[in-house]
Amino acid sequence: VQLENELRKALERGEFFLVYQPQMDIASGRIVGVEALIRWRHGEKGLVSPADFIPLAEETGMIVPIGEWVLRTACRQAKRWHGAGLADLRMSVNLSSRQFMSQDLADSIRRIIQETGFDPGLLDLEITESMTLDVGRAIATLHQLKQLGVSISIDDFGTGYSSLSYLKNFPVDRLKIDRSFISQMLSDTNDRSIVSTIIALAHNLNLQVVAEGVETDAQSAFLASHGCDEMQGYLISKPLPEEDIHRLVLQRV
Ligand code: G
Ligand code: G
Ligand code: MN
Ligand code: NA
Repeated sequence: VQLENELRKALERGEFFLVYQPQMDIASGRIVGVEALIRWRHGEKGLVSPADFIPLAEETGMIVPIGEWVLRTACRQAKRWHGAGLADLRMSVNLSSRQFMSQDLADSIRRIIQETGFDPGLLDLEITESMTLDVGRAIATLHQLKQLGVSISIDDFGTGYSSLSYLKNFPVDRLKIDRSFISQMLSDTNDRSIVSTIIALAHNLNLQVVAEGVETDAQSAFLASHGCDEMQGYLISKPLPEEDIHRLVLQRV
């Protein structure tokens, strides 16, 4: 109860904020999207990592209002960027499992799209494989979301447990290769095979593929030579505050 109160107060006091990590189209070198990542500036503890509070928010159910705040803030920001010349910038938002299971999710996203006037075609929702264990439920939810016009990415792809056969039944648009495969890819032949196979799999299923955690030019070159569509990682940029995104995107156009 104490944690729940702390999270609720943090939301009321405006202690949460978003940073945005750019995603680059590998062929053109353009920044085509950003991933919104939440941060908590705690009154006494300073900056608290989402890895420390998202699981608690998930347990207490506070992830639902916090997740709504993230979606609304991200859509508002993206709409502002669109008005300021970054016309096609895609906004990716992480969903937590409890949010994904909540009955109200599609309605809540529909309201946020209406309120903010953001183009749903540029809103991307990131889910993980572990959220899709209840296959029937997941497919129904994904269809509801797709009807809103948003796109769906599978985050941390390759680390979950879902059977590959589910992929063909899920209305998803994009796979994000988990950064644990990217980090050792050039020294570990297994990782290299996994990465090139995920890229080929995605393309055979008509999905886009994004590599996460790209840190070196050599990794980027390997991904380019295998036709990976997009990459995200410290090589391009760490997650940035909103005011730095505008400049970075215009530099890279
Ligand atoms: O940004 P960072 O790498 O510290 O994020 C740590 C973890 O927290 C990542 O797994 C990321 O997906 C998750 N995370 C960051 N922001 C959000 C958010 O807004 N909602 C949810 N559900 N998870 C988030
Ligand atoms: O689970 P998710 O992919 O949403 O997590 C994003 C997290 O990955 C963020 O906390 C972000 O800070 C971190 N991250 C982003 N790029 C890199 C990178 O190039 N290397 C490493 N080690 N972490 C990264
Ligand atoms: Mn993510
Ligand atoms: Na990830």
